[in-house]
Amino acid sequence: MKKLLNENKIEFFSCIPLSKCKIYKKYLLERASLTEDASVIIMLIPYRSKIIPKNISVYASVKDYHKFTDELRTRVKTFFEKEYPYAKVELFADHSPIDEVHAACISGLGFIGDNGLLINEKYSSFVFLCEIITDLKPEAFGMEYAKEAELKRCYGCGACHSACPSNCMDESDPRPKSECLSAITQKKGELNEKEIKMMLDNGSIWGCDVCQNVCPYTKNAEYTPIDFFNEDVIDEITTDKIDMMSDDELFTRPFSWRGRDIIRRNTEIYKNR
Ligand code: B12
Ligand code: SF4
Ligand code: SF4
Repeated sequence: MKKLLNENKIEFFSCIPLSKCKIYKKYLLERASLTEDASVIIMLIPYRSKIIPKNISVYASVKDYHKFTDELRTRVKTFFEKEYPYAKVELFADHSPIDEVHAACISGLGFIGDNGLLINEKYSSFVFLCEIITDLKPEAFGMEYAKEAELKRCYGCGACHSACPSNCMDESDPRPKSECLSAITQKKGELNEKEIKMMLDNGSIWGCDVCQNVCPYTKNAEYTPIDFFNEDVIDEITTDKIDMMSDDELFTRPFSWRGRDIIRRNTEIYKNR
């Protein structure tokens, strides 16, 4: 197992019992015929390339990580079919039965920042999270359960609190995550004046990296070694670029999940600023 993960340039991973995780989409476990005594191998996928995007977040500038995890799922399943044909296994990413940030933290892969993100010592918070869940115990695939780590927090410098454009981390009156700029850029329907201003002032028309960019842990963080995230990086999205993309091309980008109209709505706002 370790060899398979290393071959895919995944250097930070750890195994914990599913029973220690915060499960909030049980139906996903049921669908994969997995029960709560399963094991979780949680993995960090660094994704920040050296190309600094001009008007989108880093996660939106690289190819869609769901495509990366789809490929990884196929490799993991092939590996299990060969090595452990009777085992149940599934790989989840984002659309997951568990709170991934919490799971990565208690696995000892990093700590939780005030910005709510998992911060890793080498890559800061610019890591996606995904996990293999299997009914095998770790000894079967040459691993062991991580010693349960305490829920570690960042040192709370407050930089993300002051910089957040939507006051999501306001101590006295935190705004709901539906008001996070990242959520606003991805929501359907028309955006109001305040939302449009927030988008333009912060220079991101898809996603938001403000609380990650100001974080001191990001200053010396390393870039991704994974080829998938270094190929075909988009540094700026415009209406022209969106219009020139075929449906197949658009489908490879993280901003495609809402459909062409929503990203086009945002590029039009940027064009008419
Ligand atoms: C819904 C969602 C969003 C929503 C709402 C975010 C939210 N925090 O509620 C929106 C669209 C706003 C969003 C934005 C982003 N997201 Co998001 N999101 C998710 C998703 C699918 C579910 C989160 C959730 O609802 N958790 C459950 C509820 C109950 O969580 P919660 O109580 O708010 O707890 C959160 C934190 O408090 C923290 N947490 C958990 N336990 C504890 C304990 C303590 C003591 C503390 C302090 C915190 C803490 O982890 C939780 C996750 O955010 C997760 C994937 C997943 N399956 O976990 C990705 C995920 C959290 N998102 C991710 C990313 C990359 C982002 C963005 C950076 C994308 C961008 N550039 O725009 C922003 C960052 C915004 C931010 N600062 O949180 C990554 C984070 C990777 C990392 N290093 O941590 C995840 C894990 C996806 C993935 N598979 O990689 N996201
Ligand atoms: S992603 Fe942007 S809006 Fe959302 S919490 Fe971070 S800084 Fe605030
Ligand atoms: S900016 Fe400061 S308070 Fe915010 S997550 Fe980073 S270390 Fe923690």
